[in-house]
Amino acid sequence: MSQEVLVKIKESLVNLDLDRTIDFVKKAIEYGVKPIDIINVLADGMKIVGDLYERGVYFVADLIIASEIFKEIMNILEPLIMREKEVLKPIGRVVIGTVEGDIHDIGKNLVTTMLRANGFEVIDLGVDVSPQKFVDAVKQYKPDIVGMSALLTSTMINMKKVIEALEKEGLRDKVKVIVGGAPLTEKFAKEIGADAYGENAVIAVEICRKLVEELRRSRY
Ligand code: B1M
Repeated sequence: MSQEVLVKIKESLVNLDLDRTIDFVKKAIEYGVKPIDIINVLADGMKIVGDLYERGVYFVADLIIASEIFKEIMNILEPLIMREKEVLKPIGRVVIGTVEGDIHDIGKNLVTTMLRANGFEVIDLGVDVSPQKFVDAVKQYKPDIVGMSALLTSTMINMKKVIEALEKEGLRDKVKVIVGGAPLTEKFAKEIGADAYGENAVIAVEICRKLVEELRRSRY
């Protein structure tokens, strides 16, 4: 039953049907499906929407509708995710943003939610964030981790510019850097000098935990 409802959620999102997606998400919650499993099928659905766009079946307006549906569902799931976790003293502080030239924020928001739900303090700089803005935020908030997201092959290289800007300001050694987003790879992350690549939001949380531990060990 749960598997069936998850398929329906994905289909309704791909068909850009807000009401049906909400109905099936509510059913899934009733059946006891975990929020993260719902998020995973929604993310799969977004990939299909992207493929339909690439094939000329869907247009940018359809991508916008799909992202609005995703955000509506996140409004339902977020309180459940936050309730699942007991947030005590912050584990660490993360400054996060989507890099310059890029306005995709669903993945970044998801990472932010999962980090917050797992006890991190997150300062979200939003989208289209310039290297200077990242640098200023590091100076202001003194985070343990800088997180960057990019969804376009044309903007992922801007992550390197942020790392270079941090180096130039003498801040690179003070923070760990994690990058993520659909077009990225582990290899790319290494090449640009990031400390880690997060394939998805759940993995990103685990990596951030390890990065904070590493940072604390190197400080003492
Ligand atoms: Co755009 N778009 N889009 N889009 N869009 C893609 C990325 C694309 C692959 C679609 C396609 O052609 N198949 C394509 C990029 C092609 C390329 O670069 N080679 C594309 C394009 C071309 C464009 C425009 C140029 C279209 C146009 O205007 N002609 C334009 C660019 C605008 C800009 O940024 N300057 C554009 C615009 C948009 C909308 C605004 C309409 C909308 C975004 C709305 C929003 O975000 N508020 C949109 C959407 C929705 C998509 C697709 C369909 C879905 C993206 C998404 O939200 N996925 C996307 C197709 C695709 O990705 N296959 C596409 C769901 C989300 C949960 O996944 O973001 O990958 P994702 O996040 C994952 C992981 O990557 C990871 O965790 C998340 C899940 O657990 N992760 C991190 C992400 N960030 C992380 C950071 C971390 C760690 C992990 O650490 C810090």
